[in-house]
Amino acid sequence: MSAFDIERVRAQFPMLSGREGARKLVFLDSAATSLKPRVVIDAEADFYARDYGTVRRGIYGLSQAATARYEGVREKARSFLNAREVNEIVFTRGTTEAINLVANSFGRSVLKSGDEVLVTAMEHHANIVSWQLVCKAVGATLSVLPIDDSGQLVLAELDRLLSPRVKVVALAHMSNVLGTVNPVAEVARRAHAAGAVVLVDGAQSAAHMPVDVQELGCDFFVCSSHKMCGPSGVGILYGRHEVLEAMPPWQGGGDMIVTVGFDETTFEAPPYRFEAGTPPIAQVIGFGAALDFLDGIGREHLAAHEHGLTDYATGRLHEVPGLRVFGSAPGKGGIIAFVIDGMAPYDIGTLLDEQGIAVRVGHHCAQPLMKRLGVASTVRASFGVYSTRADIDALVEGLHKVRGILS
Ligand code: C6P
Repeated sequence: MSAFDIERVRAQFPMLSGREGARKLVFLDSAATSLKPRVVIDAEADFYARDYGTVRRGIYGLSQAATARYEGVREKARSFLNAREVNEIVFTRGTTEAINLVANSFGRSVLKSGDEVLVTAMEHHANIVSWQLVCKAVGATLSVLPIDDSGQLVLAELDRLLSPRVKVVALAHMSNVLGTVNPVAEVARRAHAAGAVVLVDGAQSAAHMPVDVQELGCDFFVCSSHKMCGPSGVGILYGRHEVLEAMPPWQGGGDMIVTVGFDETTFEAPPYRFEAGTPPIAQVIGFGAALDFLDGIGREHLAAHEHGLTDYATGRLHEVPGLRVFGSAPGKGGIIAFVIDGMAPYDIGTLLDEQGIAVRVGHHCAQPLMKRLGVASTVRASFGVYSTRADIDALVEGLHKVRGILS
């Protein structure tokens, strides 16, 4: 696929060609999860139908072929994130599990009483609660880098907050509410100078812009396949070799050990040390097809497409009387959270759904951010590779209808 041919892209998503008896779908919830292209669905189904075998456990051909394909996806993931080494890629169940892995393995072995983990005011609960649990257990505390009214990090506060007590800085690459793309490389540079390691939550960025973990300079980068046109139940933890190497296992079980005795167990090197138990084999294979699909389009094309949609949507949404958007950072990604004066977000979402328009409403698993914004919940429209201006037009038209009903 050369430049961005939206109709050719859309034709590859069965959910967009209309389900039997169902109204045409206007899907504006890609920040929650993405739709799946046919190549991903087929890769997973074909694997189950023709090539199914377990990985790293079987002497027979099917298992060895499955292992080769599974490890092939690890190499695709390395290339997708431009990690230096393939053993820096750990498969997890998703972003949430990846953060919990780092918090429980790295966090519990490094954090001591009086230490701090610095997060930001725009984090998803996954990047707050995982750290909070570990902080509580070891007597460390969570500190918070604030945001300004446009939804950008207040970097002027960063150096003051980066005291020698801060051992970890954990921040979103892109906010799932504000759409803000954070200056991760700059934060990482300053955090490293202060002696902290940096975890980047890439749940919202990985499928929407080129990501180069070496350029970002982070120690950890995490993302979820299901938001990247891939299957649910799998994700990536990228960890810098030297850091992963020094981390103890988190979960124990099959395939992460070298020898087991009742007195003592020795562990595999990363990434296997962190992949206890039979992994989500078919999902990893489907994920490989999703990474090929995104790279086939080109993430720079994709980012340009979604920025164009964001600008268009921002302009059009302001035509709706009483509508207020949260987050106006320059270069924000394809996520627009908003409220309409006097109307409950849940009512808006329900009435849009009746028109075949899928948006998310609620706190978006970012309650501290909602508090900072002064609302309990918002409506959120978010875009993906298959989104169009027609989807946005349908949303705006739908909102006018909702206003007619509710006001
Ligand atoms: N955000 C949303 O609608 P999981 O559920 O593990 O795949 O991803 C968690 C997660 C972590 N960080 C960020 C920035 C996220 O946006 C998400 C998931 C979805 O916004 C579901 S709450």
